[in-house]
Amino acid sequence: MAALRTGVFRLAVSTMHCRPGVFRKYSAGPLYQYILVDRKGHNQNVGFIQLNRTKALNALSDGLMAEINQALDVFEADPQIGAIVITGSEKAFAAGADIKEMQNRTFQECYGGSFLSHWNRISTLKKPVVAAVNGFALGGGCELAMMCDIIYAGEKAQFGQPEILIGTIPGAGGTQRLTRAVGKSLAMEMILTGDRINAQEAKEAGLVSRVYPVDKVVDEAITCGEKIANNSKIIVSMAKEAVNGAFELSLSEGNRLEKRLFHSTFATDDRKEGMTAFLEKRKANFNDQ
Ligand code: CO8
Repeated sequence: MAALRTGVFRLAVSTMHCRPGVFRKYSAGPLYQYILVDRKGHNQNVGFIQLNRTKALNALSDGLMAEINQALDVFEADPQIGAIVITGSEKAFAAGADIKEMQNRTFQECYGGSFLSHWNRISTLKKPVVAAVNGFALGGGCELAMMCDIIYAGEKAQFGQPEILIGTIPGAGGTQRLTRAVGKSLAMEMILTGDRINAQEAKEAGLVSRVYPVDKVVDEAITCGEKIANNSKIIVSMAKEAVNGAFELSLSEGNRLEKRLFHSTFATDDRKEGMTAFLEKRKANFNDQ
């Protein structure tokens, strides 16, 4: 089991080297230069993405974000995959948008080209995503983690929105998602000073749900992904949609959405199977229909 879950080594030996710096996970699979992609879990039903620009602390370049989107699209379309884990290295989940890439951009280029508009694919997925965060999750890195559905942190993780220190502000949801997660006072403090919070503070503030030792956080995220993936995929998507409604809608609208989705579960085989299995005292055998 440990071997199945030890991402880096297994990826390193199973990845085909195509040309310098370019890796192909499967012989017919897509090419990835900046990320490592795998399937994890006993049933291989957890998609796994590891940011792999370690020397630049996984700074989020356009190329890296395009590859994340590509891998997410593949997992979203794969009926076997029920959840996705995204992680970085022990030193950095991601230290933010690539400052070298941004340095000389003009307003006209940013506005005219809708700079960063394609960077939120992760927040539009139907399948749940668990972020396993070690090290720095700063700027766009913190925003990327917050686009995920669940955040697990390693004990040495640090979260921050330091854009103010380089003369800009968060641009991928940081002012909105951080404020919803930790409340106005702490979000303001972090965004206006650029100060970071550690894993324990992030847990206390509700930004992350669990903190684990550095070398355990990825395995724990995969275990969480497996638990989710072993449930009915269609029902999981409905539950995710309902929870996300809490961030978009008024209480009465959110409750209405929840009720509609709850009613909709009665149109599925899996709702019937789940309740029948309970009454027959056996494990449910979901078929995602
Ligand atoms: N962009 C580009 N390169 C980076 C970045 C970055 N964000 N962060 C680190 N690097 C590079 C460094 O330039 C350095 O490269 P080199 O070796 O070639 O000089 C290498 O990574 C190692 O970095 P350090 O030597 O600085 O490592 P330290 O351990 O001393 O410091 C820190 C680590 C504290 C993380 C430090 O690197 C740092 O402060 N980084 C910048 C953090 C930051 O300001 N992030 C916010 C960027 S702006 C942003 O994210 C806007 C969000 C827009 C939306 C994004 C959508 C997802």
